[in-house]
Amino acid sequence: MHKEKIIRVGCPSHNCGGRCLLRVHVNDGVISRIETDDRPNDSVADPQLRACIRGRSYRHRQHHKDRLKYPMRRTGERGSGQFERISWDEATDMVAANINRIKEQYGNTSLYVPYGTGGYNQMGGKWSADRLMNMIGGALGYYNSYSWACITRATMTVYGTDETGNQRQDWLNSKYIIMWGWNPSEMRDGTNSEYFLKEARKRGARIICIDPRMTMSAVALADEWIAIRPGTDVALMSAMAYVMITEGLVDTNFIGKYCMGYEKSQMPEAYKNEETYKDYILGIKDNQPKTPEWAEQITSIPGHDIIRIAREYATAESAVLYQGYGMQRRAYGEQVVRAGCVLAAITGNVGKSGGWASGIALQAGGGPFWNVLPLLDNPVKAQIPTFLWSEAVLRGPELTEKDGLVGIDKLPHGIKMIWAVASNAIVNQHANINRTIEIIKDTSKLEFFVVQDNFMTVTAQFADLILPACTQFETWGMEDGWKYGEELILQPQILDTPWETMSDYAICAKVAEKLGVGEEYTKGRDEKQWITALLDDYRENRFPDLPSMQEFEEKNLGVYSRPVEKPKVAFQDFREDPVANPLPTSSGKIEIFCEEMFSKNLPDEVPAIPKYIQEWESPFGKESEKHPLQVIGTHFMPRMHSTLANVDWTREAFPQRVFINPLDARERGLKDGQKVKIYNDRGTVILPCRITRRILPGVINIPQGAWWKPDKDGNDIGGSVNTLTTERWTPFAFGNAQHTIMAEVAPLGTGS
Ligand SMILES: Nc1nc2c(c(=O)[nH]1)N[C@H]1C(S)=C(S)[C@@H](COP(=O)(O)OP(=O)(O)OC[C@H]3O[C@@H](n4cnc5c(=O)[nH]c(N)nc54)[C@H](O)[C@@H]3O)O[C@H]1N2
Ligand SMILES: Nc1nc2c(c(=O)[nH]1)N[C@H]1C(S)=C(S)[C@@H](COP(=O)(O)OP(=O)(O)OC[C@H]3O[C@@H](n4cnc5c(=O)[nH]c(N)nc54)[C@H](O)[C@@H]3O)O[C@H]1N2
Ligand SMILES: [Mo]
Repeated sequence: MHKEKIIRVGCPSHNCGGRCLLRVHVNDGVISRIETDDRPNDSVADPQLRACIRGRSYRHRQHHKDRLKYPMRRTGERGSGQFERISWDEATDMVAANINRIKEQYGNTSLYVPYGTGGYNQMGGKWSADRLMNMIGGALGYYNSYSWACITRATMTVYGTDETGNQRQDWLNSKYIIMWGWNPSEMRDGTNSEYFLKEARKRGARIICIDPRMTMSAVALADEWIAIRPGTDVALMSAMAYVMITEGLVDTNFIGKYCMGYEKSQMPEAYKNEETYKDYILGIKDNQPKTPEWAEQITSIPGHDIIRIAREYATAESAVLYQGYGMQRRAYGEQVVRAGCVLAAITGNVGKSGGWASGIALQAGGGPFWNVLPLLDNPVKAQIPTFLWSEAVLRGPELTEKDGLVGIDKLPHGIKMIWAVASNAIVNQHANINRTIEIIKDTSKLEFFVVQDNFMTVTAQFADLILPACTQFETWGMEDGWKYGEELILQPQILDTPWETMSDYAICAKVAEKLGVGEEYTKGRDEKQWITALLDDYRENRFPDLPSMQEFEEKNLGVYSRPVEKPKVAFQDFREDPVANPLPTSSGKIEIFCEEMFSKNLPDEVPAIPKYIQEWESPFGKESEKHPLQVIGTHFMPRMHSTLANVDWTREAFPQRVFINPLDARERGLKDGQKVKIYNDRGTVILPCRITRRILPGVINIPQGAWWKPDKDGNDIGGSVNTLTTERWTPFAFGNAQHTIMAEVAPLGTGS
């Protein structure tokens, strides 16, 4: 007779915007059912961590028939899909031998463990490979991310820190909340962000949502949807500033005391004659006042609405302008972030309860925990921007500081070995898939390519060697919140490790052994012993009341959380006394004018004050004659990027489609559900269309993360938006601009 076990375990969230608690029913080594947090508390201070459809459908990923089972070596050409089964001994020999050879021949800067967010459980994922690399002389590093390249960098230019957010409970003190390109109903942005918004609204906050799409958040959380043309937010922000300035609604006291660069009297001596923010808004130098009429033409938002929301935001007793990340994953993504921060500053919403400084807004006071297996220092100091790895393969030695290379003047060689752990960002999630494939297929450039995953992903199909990792239910881990939250969630192993799969940690430990650093790598610990040690460390150094491993296990706790009774407010001390508590910027103030940007001497692309700049692919440019539709690729509710894209339940409920407005559909003679081609000069995607008024005319959405699948003509019938995206990066942060592209749609069988 078997006995069902019900275990509380952290959702294997794969860098989802949430971190939730599951109650998993296990019967004879099989998950029969997944429920969620059942703790009897739902206070605002310490709410439950309730899982969404992704977590609840997880058993269909866990017990999927296509799981990788054995190590495999490529037998045909790279990308041919031909592999043979080999032993772990052969596989780890291959990795170790190639690391040694490449180190010897090209140096450690030719080894690379790329961005990859599949494993976020403190033990697994890419960090387990980073730890190993750092023990054997290091590997080429990277900085920033696919997620937040522009928002982090740009926020730092304004505030000198990325901790610009209050704890979220403080939203309940707000009177007006702008969800700017922000969709927490689908992407969460910290479990419970939606919950706090609902509570704020119950207490009378007015919530508006500015997005090209009428998102689930707009429907479920907001009082009003403002449809904006993608890539034009700075025009709207500038016109809002125009209204505030001309109607006397800016907080002049706050600006005078805390800001630099707003007007002439506040400019640093060396830049006295440069354009100030106010000059730009009023059109003093460029003869174009940034009026609502001007912005209406650009954004497609009626001028009277612009005036109204400017007044509402500026006159609210306290207001939140929360920025999502889609609008900074665009051409000139730096500008929109800075412009949002400036609005928060000139309305005096910084450093006060119910307000919000905008920008990346990591929570005040630090946390979540963000600790992982000790990574050690990377002896290699050279780093590239995350998004430019394909350039480092293609033409590494040509890269300079102009391409964002830091820590070295010049790379001796390009990247020669990639070890992609928990990453589909080599093909599916990177931009311009057809180009990327040409780059990675060239074995004279990329000499050795290992992929470590749970499935034969699009990236894995191009590997020389595939290493089968077990899932997070099959090993030990620990999670904290995503950006926000006060929780530490345990991920006990609840299932046996099947076939020949191993945890990321165990795989790296095996390679470490072959490289002669086995003992140093593991310190004699297995996964559970590391997690136990991490718990002990947290308890000793930070949270004295954190339960021990034994207590977690005996009581099936699953989670430890700290109630937030008095939410912290970012910059409160700065607001109280800016002289005693200056910001970590060079002026000690909020920098509306950015000296670093000024010094780049690229005023059209990197202006020193935030400006609207027409995007490089835009409905206003010549490119729109051939490809008139703006394409965005949003983060989709049923999956995490490409992870979970193979789950049958959610695929059925949320099929991959291209979303298009009825006006655009009619012009092209499309019927709902019909297959269409979406194409530009980089590639063609074929998908059924979904005709909906919930997207602005002129804009289409192909949710990112579907698996690229070429037909015999090379058209992508899987529907990865990255078939259409560009490898061009943003000028200051070197970020990915994957939301900025143009394409055309035609019924299948027509078009070019
Ligand atoms: N379900 C789910 N949740 C996720 C993820 C996932 O893949 N699936 N991924 C997680 C990760 S790693 C990240 S980084 C975050 C990403 O979170 P975000 O980057 O915020 O998500 P996106 O869907 O790219 O963009 C958010 C919204 O911006 C809108 N948008 C696009 N362009 C513009 C614009 O120019 N202006 C304005 N105003 N709005 C625009 C889109 O329509 C979308 O509704 O989500 C996390 N959460
Ligand atoms: N066009 C467009 N492209 C985008 C974006 C966009 O907005 N638009 N967003 C970008 C963003 S914000 C991000 S964060 C990236 C995400 O890109 P990636 O970090 O590549 O994320 P995934 O596509 O989810 O791939 C993660 C892989 O890890 C595997 N995996 C899951 N768990 C484990 C594990 O425990 N061990 C191992 N070894 N493997 C595991 C999964 O099967 C999956 O193949 O995509 C970026 N790409
Ligand atoms: Mo991300």
